[in-house]
Amino acid sequence: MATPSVQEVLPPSLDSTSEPPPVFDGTTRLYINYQCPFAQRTWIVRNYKGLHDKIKLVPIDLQNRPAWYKEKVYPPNKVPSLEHNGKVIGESLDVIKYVDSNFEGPALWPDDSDKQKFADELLAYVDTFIKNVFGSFKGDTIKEAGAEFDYLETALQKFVDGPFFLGQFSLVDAAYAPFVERFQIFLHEVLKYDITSGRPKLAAWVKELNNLDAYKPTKCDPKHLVQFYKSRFLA
Ligand SMILES: N[C@@H](CCC(=O)N[C@@H](CS)C(=O)NCC(=O)O)C(=O)O
Repeated sequence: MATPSVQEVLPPSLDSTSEPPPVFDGTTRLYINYQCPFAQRTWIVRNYKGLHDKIKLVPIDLQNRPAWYKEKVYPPNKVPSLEHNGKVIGESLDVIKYVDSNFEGPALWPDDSDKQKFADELLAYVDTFIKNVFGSFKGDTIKEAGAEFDYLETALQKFVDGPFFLGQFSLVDAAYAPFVERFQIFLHEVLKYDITSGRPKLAAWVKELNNLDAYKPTKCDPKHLVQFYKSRFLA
């Protein structure tokens, strides 16, 4: 079970005019951006595990990025990154695994070996899923993106002890959710295509996700998203 909900006041984004935080002072910091789906994965996991007080959110304005972020925190200059115990780790899938293994709260990786195997398979596929859906925006979108949502529908049929990919909520859901969220918004807005229509498992997954207190505050701004995707993919 997720840790009970916490009403958190979200901090403002830091930009090129902002002073750096006192990096490596022992505070654990999760550097994110409020619109970034990769960062959102880590934010969901931090919330689900109830780590609001243990892991401080540090949102970064990527359009007007503070120079100290690259210089002092994370040389690849991307979000997310996690500052913990004198080091900084990046790559969202690595960060969510790290947070799950190194912090308290509900375990988001299964004990069951069949579930572990399937979790590895789904995490290995997530980049392909994302690439294929983005690729479909330039082609026969409904057919090509539809095949990817069919993949999710089939995957969701495998374990029926709950609505999530492995039954109970896990790192796999956190890895897919930010992207499915964005694709659902964009495809509905641009093509009036409902990704959940005819896909009851996917519909139930989206519904359950939307009920999670850990997920709700992490959702992207749909207006910003549609504008950004239109300029990027349809211009
Ligand atoms: N593979 C990385 C991707 C992270 C990523 O591309 N983040 C974007 C924001 S959504 C970023 O920081 N972009 C800034 C840049 O590339 O300079 C991960 O999974 O963490």
